[in-house]
Amino acid sequence: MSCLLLPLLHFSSCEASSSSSSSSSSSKGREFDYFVLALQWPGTICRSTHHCCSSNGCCGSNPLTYFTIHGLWADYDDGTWPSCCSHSGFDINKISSLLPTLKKYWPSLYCSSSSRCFGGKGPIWAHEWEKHGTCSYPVIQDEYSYFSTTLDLYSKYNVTKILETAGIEATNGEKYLLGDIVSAIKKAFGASPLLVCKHGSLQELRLCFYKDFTPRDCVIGSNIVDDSPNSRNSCPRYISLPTYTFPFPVIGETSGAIARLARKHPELFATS
Ligand code: U2P
Repeated sequence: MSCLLLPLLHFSSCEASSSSSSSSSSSKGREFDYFVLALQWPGTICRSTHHCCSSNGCCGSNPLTYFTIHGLWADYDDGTWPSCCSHSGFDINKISSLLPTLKKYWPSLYCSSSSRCFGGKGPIWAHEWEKHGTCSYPVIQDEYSYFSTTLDLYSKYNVTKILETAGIEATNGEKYLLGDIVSAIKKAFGASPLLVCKHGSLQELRLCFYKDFTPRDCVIGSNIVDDSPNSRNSCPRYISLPTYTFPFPVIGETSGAIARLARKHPELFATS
């Protein structure tokens, strides 16, 4: 069903975007082709955190040592994706029973709040539902289903465990062959993931699904290996899965007293 046919269901429009931010008018209004479950590696993101706030998952009392959820995206086969497909605004009350699980496995890893489709800012869940969830129609038809489906997929395909079983664990010293990570996922998941790196560290691992939620390859061919230091998103041949510590190291602080205080009273270190 096309997004243009959905006004009766409060679905008013779809915009198509791509990684190069260009808009594809040809795909405007088309139903999506497949799902992407985007997972993020907190070690890579939280290592760059310079200040904390209560909404930032990087600042919890224990460092995150597992992949967390970024979002479930409805994508087109041509590399673009629809966004903001309806005016069905995020309502936290609809997912109140899921909140403890969402806070643990789908936290924001930043302090800044996320943009909403039709103005204003909100939690990461508002952004993901309004931008991507509303475009998952007709497979996913409401906010609760969007979040529960995503959590189900996340727990069914435990990427952290898959990699650990293959001997690929978070460490600050070691680097792993990109091909070994892809092979481990392929073996357990049954299809090729897409990896996104930042300065040689794994930032995101994306799993792809047909509309019936069976695994499918994310990209035709393979992940593009890019060893150049300026590479923005692609991964080099050898990549790291870094860890991070919280409280973040304070320059000039060696006694550990601040670290102990922050561990005991994290609220004292929240900046917003
Ligand atoms: O990659 C940068 C941002 O583009 C959006 N994206 C990317 C790939 C894709 O297949 N689908 C997609 O939506 C994501 O936007 P966000 O959800 O973060 O706003 C991704 O972060």
